Amino acid sequence: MKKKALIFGVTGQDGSYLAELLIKKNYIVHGVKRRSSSINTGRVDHIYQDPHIKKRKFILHYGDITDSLSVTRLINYIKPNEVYNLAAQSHVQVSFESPEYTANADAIGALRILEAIRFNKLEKKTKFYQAGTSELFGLNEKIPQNERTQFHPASPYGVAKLYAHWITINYRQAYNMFACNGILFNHESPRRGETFVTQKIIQAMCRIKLNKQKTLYLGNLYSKRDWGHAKDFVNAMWLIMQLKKPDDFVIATGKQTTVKNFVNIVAKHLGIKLKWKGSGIKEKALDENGRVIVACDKAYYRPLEVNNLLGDARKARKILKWKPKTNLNNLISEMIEIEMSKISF
Ligand code: NAP
Ligand code: G4F
Repeated sequence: MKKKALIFGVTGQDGSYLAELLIKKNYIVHGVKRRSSSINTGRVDHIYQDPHIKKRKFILHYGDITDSLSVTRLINYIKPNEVYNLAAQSHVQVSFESPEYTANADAIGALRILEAIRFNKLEKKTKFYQAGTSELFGLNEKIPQNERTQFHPASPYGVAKLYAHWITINYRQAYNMFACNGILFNHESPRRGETFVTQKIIQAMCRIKLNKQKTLYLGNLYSKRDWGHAKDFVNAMWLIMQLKKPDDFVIATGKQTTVKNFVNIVAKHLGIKLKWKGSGIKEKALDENGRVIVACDKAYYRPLEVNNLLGDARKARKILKWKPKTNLNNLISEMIEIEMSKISF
């Protein structure tokens, strides 16, 4: 019998890569999409359109993790072997503006799925993966951060994900469920949402290169992130779910870069020479002709910033035998190549 997986958040960056991975591994993949006024399946349409993938291997359902009835109904109908909860309001800055919705989706959403598994008496059959985040470490700047590092979330998003992290452990301990947390550091790809900083930088710099945009406006240039490739990270999710015993894992590359350095690497790839001057909100980067290519805008600063994230994934390397395949340079060049091909069209 083929294994059945259910992915909440299948239309997102990670959901789309995970669906591809599981189909390759011969799973029947059920994905949950939410109703929206415009089409939101752009990241998974190619799976449907692939003539080698039979329609019955990839099935989309409407549902929403803020809607207990839809969650419970889907779990009862599909009776999946593995549930991946990737659905979330995943933007940290947006969480300051929609904190209640973020808590409902990102914290209680996880509870709804866990409770639906229990309510349908599937504790023995259905494994659960929760998409945790390095944002849990937040203001704890002791690096590198691993599974034993103290959490100190610094946004409504981080706090909501803290609840999801602990309720996953609680259901594991109280009901003996196979429920795991991946504590994933930032991961990007050509499918990354356009308002996250890596994709925003790449899209803008490509457009600047082609004279379609003048300036890129950013917030904090000095926050440090541990950026990997989403494809590598969804592989870690699957490995976590194949263990004999449920457990929690930090997934990270172990290499750190500032936002400013990310801009510099992208500029170098595109052959744009940048000269930085000024400081604070007045800091900017000019090109050889003295044009302002990068400037700061206070709209992109957060009420509270997470400055320093660097992961220590030794546990995953040892137990899961996981390690990232793509380095930052190759990630950036892949993102630029795809972006350039879209603009040229
Ligand atoms: P993403 O691209 O923003 O995707 C989020 C997915 O959740 C989308 O499919 C979205 O649907 C769906 N969603 C949002 N609200 C929902 C709701 N109420 N009901 C059902 N679905 C809903 O995020 P991602 O980068 O793939 O990340 C996947 C998960 O990992 C998220 O939980 C995120 O918080 C977490 N995470 C991400 C990173 C990272 O660096 N990427 C790191 C650590 C943890 P629409 O397409 O309709 O918007
Ligand atoms: O790309 P970001 O918005 O990602 P952030 O806040 O690190 O969150 C992402 O990674 C988390 C894992 O650590 C996930 F849980 C979460 O779901 C999401 O995927 O911002 C990265 C950094 C921040 O320090 C931000 O302040 O870039 C800084 N930044 C500077 N200028 C900017 C901008 N971020 C955005 N989005 N837009 C800017 O203009």
